[in-house]
Amino acid sequence: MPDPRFPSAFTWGAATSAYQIEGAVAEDGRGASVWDTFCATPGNVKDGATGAVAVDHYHRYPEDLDLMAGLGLGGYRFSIAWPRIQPAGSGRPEQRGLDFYRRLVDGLRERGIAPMATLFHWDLPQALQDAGGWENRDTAERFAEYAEIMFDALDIRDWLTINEPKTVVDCGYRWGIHAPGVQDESRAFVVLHHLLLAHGLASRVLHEHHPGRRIGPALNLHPTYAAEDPDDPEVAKVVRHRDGLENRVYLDPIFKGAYPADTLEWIAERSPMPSHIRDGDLKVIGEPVDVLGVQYYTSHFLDRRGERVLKYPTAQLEWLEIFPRGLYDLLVRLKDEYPAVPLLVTENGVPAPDEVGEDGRVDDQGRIAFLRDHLDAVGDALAEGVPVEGYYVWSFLDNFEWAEGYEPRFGIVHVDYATQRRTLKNSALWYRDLIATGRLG
Ligand code: PNW
Repeated sequence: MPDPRFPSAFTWGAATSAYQIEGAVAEDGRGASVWDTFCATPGNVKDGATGAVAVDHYHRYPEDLDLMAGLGLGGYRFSIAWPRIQPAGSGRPEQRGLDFYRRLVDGLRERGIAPMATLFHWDLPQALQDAGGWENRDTAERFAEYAEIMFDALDIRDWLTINEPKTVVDCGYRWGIHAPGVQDESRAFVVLHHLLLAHGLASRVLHEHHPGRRIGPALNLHPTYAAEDPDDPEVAKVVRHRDGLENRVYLDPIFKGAYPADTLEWIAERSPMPSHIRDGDLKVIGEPVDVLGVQYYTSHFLDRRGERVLKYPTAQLEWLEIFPRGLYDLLVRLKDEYPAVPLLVTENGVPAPDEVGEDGRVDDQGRIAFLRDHLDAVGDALAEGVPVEGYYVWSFLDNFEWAEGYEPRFGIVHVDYATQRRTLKNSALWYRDLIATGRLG
């Protein structure tokens, strides 16, 4: 019997992003992105790795589509490389770039896989960065123009605007570990506002021109907890503050049309961001959301000083403390505290240093346990009435893991980077069985 918690229409999917898999960075008129630039500076990315070749998906997509079909995937989430469409960040679209994504979407359709497109997964055209990037309000307007091009070019029902604005703000602008490598809080929060504005403007365009389609943001959310005594008022304050910075500062403007007052006050002490909020901006940002992409990897347990305390085992990447219950808590919270919109878990997964064994198999038991436990949490949330419509494993393929290079492998499909040979890991075989039987196993 299939697991009764999951509806029969539930979408079993997998996700990727353009710069992490495509390669072919100088082909078919593609312009440079901030990630090409960031990778070119020694010290930014482990082992000097870049996405120049990645897993060559730009050329190998037919094989990849066949692998997806073989697993029985119901949905595939990919991202569009803005610099393939507008090499200089604005103006007439590059036909060859549009054609690539048209072929991809056609290939998905032919195989009965529902496409979902992310418009921005961090690869900003370098030309726009040269003009100030997300610190420049114009970039949000340019994004809406680019979005309109894509809405017209591709016949896709479900769209995501910005992938993980928090990661751009924190990794890209507060900590400087992602492109564009800025370490400046005063600038970071200006970027936050413009990313949300871009999300709202693009959503508006879709609603005006394509009623019946759906759009929303893809937010990485981190449940925050007290590591020790949750009744200690000091720790409760710290946890609440962190929740503001990691979750509410993104959710509240989008769903409630207002920045959370406590977080905005904290930001105002560090950044001129509030002076960048113009009349009407929050109305744009508060444009109704049709579907929310929820990306969950980890939760944060904090002590009284706000330091992170690791209470559970971590994965290969230290930041990924494994806590499936956090996903359940998060989904239930979204239902209780925010308007009832359909939810999609658009990323969830775990890295491991997987290798192909002598028997030709990749025995990634840890990943199977991780996915099973997190899907169990989704099942429990469904049983509580949370409207989760689907789940997309991060990631379909091993790929370029940003500043970490190629070592952490997130895929359910192994890629031998020397030969580009694909091998289904045991987790992929497990997922295939789950999709076929509806049982978590
Ligand atoms: C996401 N954190 O990034 C991205 O959307 C993917 O492109 C990436 O490959 C994947 O997760 C794995 O890292 C994250 O610090 C970056 O919790 C940082 C965090 C979470 C997700």
